[in-house]
Amino acid sequence: MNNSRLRYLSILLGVLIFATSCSSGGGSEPEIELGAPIANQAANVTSSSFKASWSRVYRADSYLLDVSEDSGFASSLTGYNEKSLIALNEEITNLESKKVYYYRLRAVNGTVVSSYSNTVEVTTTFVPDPNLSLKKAADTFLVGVSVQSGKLNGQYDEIYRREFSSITAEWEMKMNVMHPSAGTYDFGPADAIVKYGEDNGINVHGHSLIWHNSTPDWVKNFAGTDQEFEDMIEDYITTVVTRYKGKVTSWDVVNEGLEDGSGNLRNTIYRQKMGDDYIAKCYQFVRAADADVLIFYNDYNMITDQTKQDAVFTMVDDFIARGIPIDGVGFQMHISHDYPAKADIQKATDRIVERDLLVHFSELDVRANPNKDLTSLSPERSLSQKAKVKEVVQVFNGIPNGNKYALTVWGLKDSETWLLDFYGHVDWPLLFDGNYNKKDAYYGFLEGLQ
Ligand code: 9MR
Repeated sequence: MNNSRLRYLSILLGVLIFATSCSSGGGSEPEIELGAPIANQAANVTSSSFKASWSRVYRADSYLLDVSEDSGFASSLTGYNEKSLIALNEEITNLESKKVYYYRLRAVNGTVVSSYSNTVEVTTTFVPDPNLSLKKAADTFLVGVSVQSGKLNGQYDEIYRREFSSITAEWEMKMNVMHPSAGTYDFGPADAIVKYGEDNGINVHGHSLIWHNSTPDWVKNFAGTDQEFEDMIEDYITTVVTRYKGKVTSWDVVNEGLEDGSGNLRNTIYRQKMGDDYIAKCYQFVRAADADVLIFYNDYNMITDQTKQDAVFTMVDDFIARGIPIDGVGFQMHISHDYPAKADIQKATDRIVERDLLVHFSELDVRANPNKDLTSLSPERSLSQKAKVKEVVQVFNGIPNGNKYALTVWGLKDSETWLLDFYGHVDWPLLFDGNYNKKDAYYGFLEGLQ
């Protein structure tokens, strides 16, 4: 193709384009179709600010942002009534804590304005009063922590007294420690824990009289008859419960008595020697020794393992029908930042309340690193953990007051959680970090009470 033919063709093309544009606008400015922006969920939400952001709209040269306390946008925040912006985000500041705000946008090109985006709702976080503590904030139930007799001093002591209204021995009130061999008792550590509670006006929850994992060898290898075994267990329960009568408010009498998955009675030495009704027998021994102490059935995985949950409530109903003493159910609550769902925690909890029993969330820890993908606690994961703690506390706090017993955290500091040994990798499941600092999860607990 030679040059003149090329020039001819390009002129023809120009004429065609001109003709097309004139025919659509009839000689006036072309109409612009502007789509509505899509408003994103707010980011970086603090007690006084958040970041609003939205999608770019084709051909928009600016955006109009409205921020309001009212979902109908009857009025807007000062400066945020159709605030014109070129950027695709805006930091909204000077807000009040724990308050709901709404925002929406329109796109603009010259005089053309799009329809509204979706409306985004955002709640600023709340700022706790620096004098608040877990136990002050939770004024309708006990806030517990598991403790060790050698760590009732220094900063442990300070935090226990400031934050908690209940304690549970993490291992020193179990049979292998209190009754290490036939005929011998060692009440040293248990006494120290109970005395600490008494001295400081802190409730003591007893944990746990019978547990297959803390059964001393001499009991596992018991040589006598079945009746002698049962007498020995009755004697042990009576001795311990009587010793702490009036000092220990409640006991996990049999811990983890049912199997995962099947919900069958765990085939422990106690079952083998005392029969299928051994749990009821133990409860009766406790009641005979102390008419007032609260008797709890305590187990794990009761939110997520439906079969086990059903089996526990079948057992509880049977006890109630037969007049076997039972005052409450403990969900251990060894959970993760993203599991189980709040609705499932609620449903399982409702089953305790429906039977008018006391509820104990007895061993709360919230794994932040269940999939081992972190080497340090990231800000995002920390907030996810905080959100789960908040949900747990919201469910607990929503229980009728008469059915609330305690919400107990299983350990004080991340660096001392049993989970480190158990799973063999790093995690941060508690409310305080290794240096006794309050974590986001701590504030999640407080927020759950708002
Ligand atoms: O956290 C406890 C750990 O320090 C002890 O070594 C262990 C054995 O006594 O018990 C752990 O606590 C368990 C609790 O008593 C019952 N539910 C499961 C807990 C974690 O294993």
